[in-house]
Amino acid sequence: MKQYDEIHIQNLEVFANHGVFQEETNLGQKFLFSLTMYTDTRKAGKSDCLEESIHYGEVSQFITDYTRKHTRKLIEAAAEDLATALLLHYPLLKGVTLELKKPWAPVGLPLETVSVKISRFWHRAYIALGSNLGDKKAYLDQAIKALKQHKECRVQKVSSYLVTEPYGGVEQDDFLNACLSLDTLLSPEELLDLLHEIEQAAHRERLIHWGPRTLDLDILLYDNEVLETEDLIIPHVEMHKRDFVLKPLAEIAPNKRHPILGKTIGELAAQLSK
Ligand code: PH2
Ligand code: MG
Ligand code: MG
Repeated sequence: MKQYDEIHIQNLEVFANHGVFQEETNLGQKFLFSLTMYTDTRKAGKSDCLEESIHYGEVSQFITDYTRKHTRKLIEAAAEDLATALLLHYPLLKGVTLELKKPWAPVGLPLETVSVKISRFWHRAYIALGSNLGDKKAYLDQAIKALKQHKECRVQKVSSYLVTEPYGGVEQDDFLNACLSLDTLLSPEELLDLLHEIEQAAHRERLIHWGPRTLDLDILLYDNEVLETEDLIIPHVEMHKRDFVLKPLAEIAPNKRHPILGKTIGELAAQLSK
C-alpha cells in the first residue's frame, strides 16, 4: 500500500439503535467510533487551508447523523455501511480503518467492549472490453454506461475502440476492443460478479470457448494484486500476449507496470508488435 498520511478520530460517542435483540433496537445504546482516515495531508499542510483536507468535525457530524439514521442488526453491517458512505462522500479519502465498539453489549458478563474493526479502500482496476456480434459499438457503450452508473465504481479513462482481428484460432468476425480504468470499492470477486451481470444483460451466451460474443468484460489488473482463485486470475494470464488488450491499454496507462513481469504496458505493447 502507498504510504498515506492519517487523520484520526478516537472514540466518538453516538447513541443509536443497532442490535440483534429487540431491547437494543427499542432502547438504543452507546456506540464508540474510532477512525483512521487515509489521505494526503501535504497540500493542506503547506497551504494551511481546511478546504484542502478532510474536516474531522464534519466527519464526526456525518458519522453521528448516518449512524442514527441507518439502523442495522450487526455491528459488522453498521461498520461496512458507514465505511462505504464515508468513502463515497469524501473525495480526498482514499481509505479508512474503522473500529466500532459497543460498550453496553447485552452479554451479561464483565467485559469492557465488543467491537469490529475494518479497513476499506478505493482500488484501481483495469478492464478489457470486447464484442464481435451484433451492434458491437452499442454493446461497448452499454457496458461503460452500466459501470458509470454503479455507485461503487468511478470510471476514470476509456480508450478508443479498436477493430481487431480474432485472436486464438476460432474462425469468427472481427472484434471491437477497448480498455478502461476505474476506481472501485468492490473486491475483485464482486467486480467480477458485476462484469458477469453486465455481460448477461447484453445477452452473452457462453457457447464456444473463445467463440463469438456480444460482450466480453475481463479484469486485467486490480491494484498491484496477484491473485488466483477458482474463477479469477489477476493479472489476466494472457494480457501480455494480446495486441487487442495492450494497444488500448497503452493509450490510457502506458506507464502502469505489470505486477509480475515488471514491465510497463507501453513496453509490453512495443515488444509484442516487434
Ligand atoms: N477475445 C477472446 C479471443 N480472441 N480476439 C480479439 N481480437 N479480441 C478479443 O476480445 C478476443 C479475441 C477471448 O476473450
Ligand atoms: Mg476475454
Ligand atoms: Mg471473459
